[in-house]
Amino acid sequence: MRFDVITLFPEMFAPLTTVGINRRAFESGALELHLTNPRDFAPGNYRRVDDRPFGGGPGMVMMAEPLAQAVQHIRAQRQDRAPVVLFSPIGDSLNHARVETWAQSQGAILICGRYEGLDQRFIDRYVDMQISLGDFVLSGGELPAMVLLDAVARLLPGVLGDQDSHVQDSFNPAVQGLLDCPHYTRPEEWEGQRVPEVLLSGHHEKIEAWRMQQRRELTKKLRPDLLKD
Ligand code: 9WO
Repeated sequence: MRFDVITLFPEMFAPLTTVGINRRAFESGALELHLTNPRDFAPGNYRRVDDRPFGGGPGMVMMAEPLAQAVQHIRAQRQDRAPVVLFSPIGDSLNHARVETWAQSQGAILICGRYEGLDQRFIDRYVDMQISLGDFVLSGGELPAMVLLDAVARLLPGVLGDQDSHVQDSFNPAVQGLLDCPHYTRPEEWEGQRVPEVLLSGHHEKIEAWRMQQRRELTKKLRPDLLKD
């Protein structure tokens, strides 16, 4: 699977591929990350990628042409018709089901906006879908792109140490769309709080029943919307 990212700040992506469990996805080749800087396709000595908005107003707008050339450069390298995705607060919200779909896909071309936004004509001509992480505004689309890549990377085979530890993730339908249960590790008592006794019992059926009950109670209390269907 190949993800291309179009960003003015490719250096922001280094930690994603060099630390933690995601690193395995990139080192194994299961996930290929290609970074393209639209500045490389900008004309003139100044390599300008932004300009003032028509109609006036604060800030700058990313020009369509360097972005379009970046997409065409990537399209020439990939044989597929990978979708072009823009991260913006007006997009479809990301959730676990959508991450799983991406994890089984050929990848995508991810556009990270900066400044006040992108020239709308580029969006109309090139962008296939917009993805939102929530109702807030950031300084750029890089962090949302990394969020998607992180969520996808950990689902790829061989990335998590324990082969199927993501089967128990919150929101995974394998646990009926319930929230994950609480976790405990040593010591058995910390600041006067003991680990629930059942977890020390070694009785696997009772432990599983307790965990399932915790998942149901937590979901009912914190996310009752997940139980309605
Ligand atoms: C920002 C914006 C705000 C209101 C309505 C539409 C909007 N589109 C954009 C946009 O495309 N902004 C670009 C990317 C340029 C400025 C920084 N960008 C950005 C993306 N800020 N916040 C996001 C984002 C992306 C996904 N989920 C939450 C926020």
